[in-house]
Amino acid sequence: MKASDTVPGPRAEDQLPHSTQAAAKIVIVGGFGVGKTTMVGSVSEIKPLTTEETMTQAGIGVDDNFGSASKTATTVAMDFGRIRISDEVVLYLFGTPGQERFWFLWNGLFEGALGAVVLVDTRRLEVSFEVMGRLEERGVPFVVAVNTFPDAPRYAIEDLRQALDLTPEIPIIECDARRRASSRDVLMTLMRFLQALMAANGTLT
Ligand SMILES: Nc1nc2c(ncn2[C@@H]2O[C@H](COP(=O)(O)OP(=O)(O)O)[C@@H](O)[C@H]2O)c(=O)[nH]1
Ligand SMILES: [Mg+2]
Repeated sequence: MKASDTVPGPRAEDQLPHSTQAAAKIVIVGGFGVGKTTMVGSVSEIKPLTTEETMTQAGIGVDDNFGSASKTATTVAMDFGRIRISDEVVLYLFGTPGQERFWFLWNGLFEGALGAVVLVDTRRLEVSFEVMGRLEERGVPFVVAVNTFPDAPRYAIEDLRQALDLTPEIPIIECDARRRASSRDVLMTLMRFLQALMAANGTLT
């Protein structure tokens, strides 16, 4: 075990205020290189824990690196971050590994998740289908965030909805995962969606 593998003790800035009443687990999912690690990193109030492994020779050609040529590290386990969205509510963010060979890690990752953000790259929409299928299977509500890479084609939201085969109520929004405010907007969209679902199901009084 390397020193960098150990989790440091709590720091003052990591302490939650006493007003905190609820914590929710949110997962950030999507294909390889769509910006999951970037999003957790940009929005987290604590230094995000990532398990980044520099891509080894063994991984080259196995991982689909198309469309993210500048990417040199890949998340092998998951990203973990935290954001307080109000005085009372804290979200714990779990970024899933994007590569197929790590999907065995997913079962535990979805356990107890209140909702999910599916990040998509319009150059590779197809990599998101499997992810969304799994969320539907497991009954985890999700919103779709289109990470707008500069050289990726832009589509109208309704065209994306059709291409992704999403029902009208599922929010689809554009974002820049590198920007904290933008990533936060995505999370707020998810929270509003979850609230609307709970209200509709009568579980929120
Ligand atoms: N231009 C641009 N690049 C991004 C954005 N989000 C991520 N990237 C870059 O895309 C690459 C893949 O992002 P990463 O977060 O590691 O993807 P992950 O595999 O989903 O965790 C990295 O080189 C990021 O710097 C974005 O919103 N815009
Ligand atoms: Mg990653």
